[in-house]
Order: sequence, then structure tokens, then C-alpha cells
Amino acid sequence: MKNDSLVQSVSNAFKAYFEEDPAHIFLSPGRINIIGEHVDYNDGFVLPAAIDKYICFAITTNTSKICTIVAKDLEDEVKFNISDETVPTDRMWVNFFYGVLAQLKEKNPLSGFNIVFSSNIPIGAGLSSSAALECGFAFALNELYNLELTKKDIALIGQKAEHTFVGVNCGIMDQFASVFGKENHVVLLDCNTMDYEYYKADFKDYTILLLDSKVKHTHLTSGYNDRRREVEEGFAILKKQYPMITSFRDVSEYMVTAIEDKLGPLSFKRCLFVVKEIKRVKDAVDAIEANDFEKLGALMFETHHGLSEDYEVSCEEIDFLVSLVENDGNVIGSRMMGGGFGGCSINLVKKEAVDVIIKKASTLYKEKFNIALEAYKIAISEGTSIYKDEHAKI
Ligand code: GAF
Repeated sequence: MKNDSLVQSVSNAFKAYFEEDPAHIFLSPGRINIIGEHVDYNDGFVLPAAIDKYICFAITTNTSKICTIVAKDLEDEVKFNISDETVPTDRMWVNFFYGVLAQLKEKNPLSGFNIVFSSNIPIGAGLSSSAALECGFAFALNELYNLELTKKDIALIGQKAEHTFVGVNCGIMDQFASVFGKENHVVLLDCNTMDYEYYKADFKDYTILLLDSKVKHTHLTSGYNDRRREVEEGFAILKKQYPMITSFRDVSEYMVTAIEDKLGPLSFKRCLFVVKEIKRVKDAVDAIEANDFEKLGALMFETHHGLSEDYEVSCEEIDFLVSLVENDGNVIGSRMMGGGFGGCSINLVKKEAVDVIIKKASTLYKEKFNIALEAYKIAISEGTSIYKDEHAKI
């Protein structure tokens, strides 16, 4: 079974803490994104996938009003009465749970519960451990209390928790990917309508390799919300000039360039990136359908340069990681992934050269920044799922 050791360790911790086996176990994955960065909150398209790194939740409901959540990796816990008012706290990990709970409690009578959770998704690496936490918890409560939530509801609840209890005005991509992930498939998501389509993630001679810069980001302090505000301001200027547009997807590169002076240098750069990136996702899907992976890789490099120079969400370390593979014949695409300001680069690498690339990147990165790089060979996995739902021993 997938992730047996993670499940076993969470299950053991549950038993040690609550003196019984957990009744239910859930797995909630992190995500990658092939292309379509910083466009989910701009009504664009994105191409993410869930990966085989998870948060594991062991849960048993109880007949009292008392809830206990144990964060195994943090050696921390929170205990509260389900009837108490749920408000944000100064403990970030608790806010992910509270943000979900506040919404679900409103409409549903919930009892107490006991939870232990642990993760093998690296934190702050741009792999969306936060979305996995919010959505995994919402998914679990939905199963345990028969709340009749759809997968879309769960993704939206996760996003709202992030907005209201965490303070990050994120788009919907991460939550969607975590919930809707499908083994060996990427999902093209229209972030305007939430329509989606799966594409087989078979890159033939190439595979995906993540290089973790180990530079930690938090979107709150990193300017994520600033970027959102800047493009909203830019869009308002565009709308004034072109009243017929309803979102960035109605805007062409030409339209942005034509009013460069009205936008001013900052809005101009930001808006141009968004318009180009929305188009790149469509081109990337065409490239995947045509098995043209050189083209897909070239688009990934273009995205990186846009994110670094125009959207300004990369950092020196990630730029270095991308530049060191840019002219290496074994790597046909590379770019920063996720919110940015650190985290991982995503690379499309010749299968037989993966270890050579890891060695090269690790050596040069260590020499330059004195940081030990981590590399992840990931597999594309199912979205949030039930691992077990009976008292059976694992
Ligand atoms: C973060 C956000 F949470 C996503 O919604 C998305 O905007 C991403 O950054 C950038 O594409 O992961």
C-alpha cells in the first residue's frame, strides 16, 4: 500500500496517545504544477497534479464535545470544545484546522474527535502542504459526519480557510489539485469556471524532478498578497481602456503593450506576465497532446523568466538552479514552481540522466550557497483519499 511507513507511524502515535487504534485514516497529497503560475487568481488556466507525498490523518470521533488534535511532527497539540467559538489563533498550523472547522460547524452538528496527523510533504517547499492540510481535514469531516460535500466544495472550503484564518489570498489551484488529483494524470483547470480535464502525464523519455532550494517561503511575508493587489490594480486600468473585457483571458499582449504608459512600469510588467502565462498553458496542453516535450520544456523556461523578471516572485537560489540546467541537454524544461520566493524548481529531465543532474545541481548549489539541496523524484498520484475506515489493525 502507498505510504505504509507514514501511515504506520501516525497510527502508532495515535495508539500511544489515545490508547486505541484509530478508526479512520486519510491521505491528502501535495501537488506540483507543470505550468500556469500565478494565474489561478487571474481567471487563467493551470496544469497541476497531486503527488505521492502526503499528510496522513488518523481520526476517531467521540461522543463528547472535546476535540484533540495532535501535530506529531511539531510535537504540539490543541484541545478545545466543539461548541466554543472558533477564531484564529497565533499558532499557524491550528489555523488551518480552525479555518475549516469554522465553516463546517456553522451548518452541521459535529461531535468531538481525536486526531493525530503527520506529513512527508516538505514544508515551505512550494508543494502545498497547507492545501493538503485544509482539504484533508475537510475531506475527513465530510466522510465522518456525512456532510454531503462535493469535491469542489472541499476545495473551496480549503481556499476560504486560507483566506480567512491564514491570511493568504490564494487562488484555487492548490486545493483543487490536492482533492482532484488522478494517478498518472495532470489536470487542466479553468480557474474561472472550475471546469477541468485530465491529460495523461506520460512524458515518454522524460520525467519530472523537483530540486528543493531549501529556501523557505511564507506567502504572507513574501509578497503573494502584494502581487494579487498589483494585478488587480493593473486590471482596473485595462478595464477602463477596454470596457468589454471581463478577465485577463480577454486581454491580448497587444492590448497590454498598447497602453504601457497608462499602466506604468510595474503594472505593465505584472499584467504582461499574466497574459503571456495564460496563453502558455494552452500552448503547453497542445504540446502534451502532440508529444512535443521539447516545446513543453521551452514553455517552462519562458515561464521561469517571466516569473523572475516580470512578476518578480523568484529568488537568487531558484534562478541559479534553473540557469544551471538551462543549457544542459539532459534537461528540456525548468522553472520555479508555486508561489515562489524559494521552494522547488520543477524540471523535465531525461530519465536516464536524473541522477547525473541531481549530482551536478547539488555540487554546484553547495559551492555557491553552502546549502544542501534536496531532490525529489515524485510520482503523480490520486487526490485526497480514505486509507482505512474501520477499526481494523494496519
Ligand atoms: C500558491 C497559491 F496558493 C496558489 O493559489 C497559486 O497562486 C500559486 O501560489 C502560484 O501559481 O501556491
